[in-house]
Amino acid sequence: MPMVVELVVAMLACVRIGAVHSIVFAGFSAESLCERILDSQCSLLITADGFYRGDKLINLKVIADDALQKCRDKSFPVQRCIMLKHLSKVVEAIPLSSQSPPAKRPCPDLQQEKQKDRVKKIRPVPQVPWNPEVDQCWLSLLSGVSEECEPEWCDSEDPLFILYTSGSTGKPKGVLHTIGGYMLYVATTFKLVFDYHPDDVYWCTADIGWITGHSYITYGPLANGATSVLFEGLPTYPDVSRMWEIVDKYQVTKFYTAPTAIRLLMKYGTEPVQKYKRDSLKVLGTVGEPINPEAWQWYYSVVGEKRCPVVDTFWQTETGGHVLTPLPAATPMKPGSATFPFFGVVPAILNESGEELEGPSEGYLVFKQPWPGVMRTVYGNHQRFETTYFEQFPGYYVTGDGCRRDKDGYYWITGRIDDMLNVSGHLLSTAEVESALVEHEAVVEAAVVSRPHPVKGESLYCFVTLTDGVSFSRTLEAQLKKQVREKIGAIATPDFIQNAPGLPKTRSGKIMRRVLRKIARNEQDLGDVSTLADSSVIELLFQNRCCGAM
Ligand code: 7RM
Repeated sequence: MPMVVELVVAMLACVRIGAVHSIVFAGFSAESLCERILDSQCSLLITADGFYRGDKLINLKVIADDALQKCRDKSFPVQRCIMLKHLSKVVEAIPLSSQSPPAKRPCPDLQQEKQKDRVKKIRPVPQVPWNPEVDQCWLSLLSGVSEECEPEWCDSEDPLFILYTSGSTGKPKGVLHTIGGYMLYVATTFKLVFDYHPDDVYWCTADIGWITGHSYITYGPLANGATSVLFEGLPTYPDVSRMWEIVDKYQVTKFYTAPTAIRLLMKYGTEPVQKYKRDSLKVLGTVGEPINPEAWQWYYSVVGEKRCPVVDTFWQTETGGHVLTPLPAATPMKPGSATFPFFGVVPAILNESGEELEGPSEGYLVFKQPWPGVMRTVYGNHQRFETTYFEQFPGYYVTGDGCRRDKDGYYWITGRIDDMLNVSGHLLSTAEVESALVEHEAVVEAAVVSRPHPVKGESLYCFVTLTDGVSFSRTLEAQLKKQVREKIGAIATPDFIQNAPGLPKTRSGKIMRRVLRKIARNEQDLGDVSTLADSSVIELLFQNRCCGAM
């Protein structure tokens, strides 16, 4: 669903009746949605007709139908789909054309609404395919329903929700959170990390499709009775002042966003920010990826005018809520550091052999004991939960992030050290993108690595080895990008695709991604390449590099 209040209503309605929700970000493809429906064995899908991303119409219902058809093809028919008419409420409804197949009729009350509500037509409305056997309208379901609904009484360890996150093997993991611990943890971190007071107006710009939206738009703020801004839109639409305009309009006091958004807005200078007063702001938060000191300084000095503490909150889908974070005005800040652990969280830094490092050091960030908000299992695959997080270093929870501790004990996240990529604060697995690429008949092998990007943090650089006889072309490049977008979603669209007649491999056949990362960044010093089976591929790969600014 788009970022509409009904999304929060739907989440809370599930909780009320003891149902488990699994939200899928509206930017995902039908394929990704289908995969998640199958894995969670979901019984009901809730969606909307569509939404606008800037000027671009996203036909959610079409994507949802496509996903449900894919599920049917895999013998998993989902019986019900509830559709919220979102766009047709604000713009004139267009009747379905007579060419539509007879089985598909418009949402029953769409026509009526058209008569009632002839609003000025601003943008075209999606034509929604309609299958009366499965589809139901959100609004028609609401009419005639009692306003009372006894809550289902649950155990504190009963599941609250499943949220899928990329896994390094390629298949997304259904991270499962339970009711008691998660609620306690997000309510407490929200209150202390944002120094919440009842007169605050809080705004988190994340999408509810990600964990930040779950914990710090829905559950944390609402458990505190907080007043929030719920924003459906883009930080740059209709112009790059949009965020600050909204801050002034609603007198936002606590503001929470991602480094990628800060870097994006930074490009346009201070003028679009200074057009607005922003004097209501008290605390600025950041999350999603390491924040570079320049972006931190800009956020602190330009946006907050050095009045507002910046809380750089490190956490994961798996941790439920903040685990390393400053407390505003109490913790002395260092730009780029998530500072110290939250109460009850005990971090450690390990070396390759799993030994705990003391004092200033750098290595694997792990946690030594659980806290209330930690995930309980990977849905349907407890073994995978154990292997992913507890096998490499027995007795520790492994975050997958590298980390440095300085002489003052501050923690600095250095980024992922597994096969994961962080594009605009969203985690993607290289394996997932690679398998989408090799599904194309022209590709026999693919290797995906990260390359630094000025706004997105990281971008996807893909090496593809083509089937014999196929030559590399712009058309093929475009097809491959489209293929990844359709298989995974727009966030996974590759930035670069390079023809790789051969890939650097070890004698045992493992692709040397370390070498590919250097080629993608045009770094000539490759380090130790003695294990390379055929070193002649390297020169060729350097010659064929895709250029473009980093
Ligand atoms: C909340 C969220 C988790 C990964 C995590 C890190 C990176 C998140 C920070 C950060 C440095 C931060 N959940 N990450 N916050 N890195 N500083 N403040 O993003 O599951 O989608 O991603 O994001 O690599 O492991 S997530």
